Amino acid sequence: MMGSTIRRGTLIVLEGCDRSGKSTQARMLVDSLTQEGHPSKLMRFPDRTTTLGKTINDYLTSAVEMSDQAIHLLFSANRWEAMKQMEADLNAGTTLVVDRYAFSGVAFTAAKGLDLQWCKNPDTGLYAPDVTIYMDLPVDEAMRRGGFGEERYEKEDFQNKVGQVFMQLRTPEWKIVDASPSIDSVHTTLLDIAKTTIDRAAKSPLQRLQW
Ligand code: ADP
Ligand code: 2DT
Ligand code: MG
Repeated sequence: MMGSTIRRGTLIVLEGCDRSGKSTQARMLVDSLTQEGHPSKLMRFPDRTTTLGKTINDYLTSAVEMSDQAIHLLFSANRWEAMKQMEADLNAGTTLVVDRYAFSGVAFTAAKGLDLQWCKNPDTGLYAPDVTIYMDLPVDEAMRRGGFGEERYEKEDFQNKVGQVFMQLRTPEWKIVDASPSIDSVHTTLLDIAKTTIDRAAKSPLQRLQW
């Protein structure tokens, strides 16, 4: 068809500390966007279904030990192995709603005391989000949401450190969303941000992460 071009999909990233509601909201966002006629797909990192992801899962469940550097690079590689499919989806007009991304990668490793720039380097060049939504919730409130599970990192002191690194990583473009209101109310806020971003993103090329 003459002159017809597919609007590219939009890359929407949800970040935040554990139990801030990322997974709940990511699922709801994909459902609502799809219902409103925006083809959308849910993604999450780590993607535990791949070969690398299975090793990451073994690390998170403490089945294996690994150096802080090695696991950091695996988390990053787990994003790089998804880039081809992400590019195909975005070019086909599918909006991707991503539950955690490179910011979690940096926040969790830097919270262990590793150099911030070293942590950023392996994720440089990944597709950059069109919007990063940060689900803001005090750690003590997050802990009251049913309590933490057994996984590595699910400890109050460490979560506080992670939150501090997230605040170092934030840019003026991030959307900081108060994650404490009801699930439906947070959803309304996120849907509004997502639709505004989809309108804007269609007019600009996809960027690469440079930091
Ligand atoms: P995350 O993916 O950020 O760790 P989840 O979406 O898994 O968070 O939510 C963690 C827990 O908190 C779940 O039991 C979920 O039902 C609950 N929850 C999510 N959002 C809210 C909210 N706005 N208010 C109260 N509880 C919530
Ligand atoms: P969930 O599957 O519940 O989101 O927990 N993590 C995640 C890292 O340390 N580095 C990363 O790059 C990513 C994406 C955060 C996954 C756990 O893995 C941590 C919590
Ligand atoms: Mg989750």
